[in-house]
Amino acid sequence: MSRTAFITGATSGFGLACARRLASANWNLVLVGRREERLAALEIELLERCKVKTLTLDVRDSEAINHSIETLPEPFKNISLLLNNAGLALGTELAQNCKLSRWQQMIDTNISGVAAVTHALLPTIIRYGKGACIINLGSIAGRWPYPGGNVYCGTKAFVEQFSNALRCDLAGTGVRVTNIAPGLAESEFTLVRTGGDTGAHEELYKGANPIKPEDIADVVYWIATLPPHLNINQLEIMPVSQAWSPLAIYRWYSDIEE
Ligand code: NDP
Ligand code: 8X3
Repeated sequence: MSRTAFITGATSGFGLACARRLASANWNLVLVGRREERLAALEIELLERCKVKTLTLDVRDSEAINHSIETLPEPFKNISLLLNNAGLALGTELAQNCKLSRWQQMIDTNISGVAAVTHALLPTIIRYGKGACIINLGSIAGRWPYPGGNVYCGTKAFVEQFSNALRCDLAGTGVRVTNIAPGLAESEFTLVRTGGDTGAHEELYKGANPIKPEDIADVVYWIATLPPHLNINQLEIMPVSQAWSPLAIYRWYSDIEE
């Protein structure tokens, strides 16, 4: 019998690649995003391979999420994979120069959105039980801070620890929980972060051979189809071109008497 996945942020990047990957294995799909035209085009693209239900939704709208999930048509009620992928970073400014409204949007999307979708789908996922998965898209930004990361880093630290804590609560239900923490990956992420700066996008990925959305899709598919007694708790993935730098030490005060 075909399995069913619920994917947030299916209109672009990782979510889109995951939808295609799962459709190629004949999974049925519930696909969420705000851009209706993209969802409609994706539905037409995938329909030959699987059943598709699109939900034009903003994950910040918990009432709409609850209503859409409660009223899912029969073929899509038996969800065994929740992929909490929708998310964004806005800006690279230092904290002291950031707009509060952008921080709020990241918190509402990356934290409250993940919490709301998870809360709405937990009864369904628990009913499926053994073999079901919740896979959350964290980031290396949740583990390794960098200048300009501020609230984005904080939201992804939430995703990691929320995933760990869910594991504790879901022990005994058969439901698995994974936090995937990717590093540099080429998608629309940087265009969104920079407000559409194609130059910044090209500069960041140029010559770096970054992670591709299809790489993440293969990883998601692998996790979701592992034997049901196995749980990948955390998976941190970087392109080989990316590595840590030494910690910064600013010595501006070194000539000042203590
Ligand atoms: P993209 O910008 O390509 O895709 C983001 C997706 O999230 C889009 O489908 C977008 O759909 C959706 N989305 C954003 N806000 C909302 C919202 N309020 N409601 C519903 N959907 C929303 O980025 P990626 O694919 O790269 O990012 C996917 C996830 O992976 C994010 O959580 C990101 O933080 C994380 N990540 C990305 C990395 C990278 O370097 N690219 C590395 C590590 C983690 P729409 O606009 O149609 O609503
Ligand atoms: C995206 C990766 O390093 O740009 O989550 O924050 S990073």
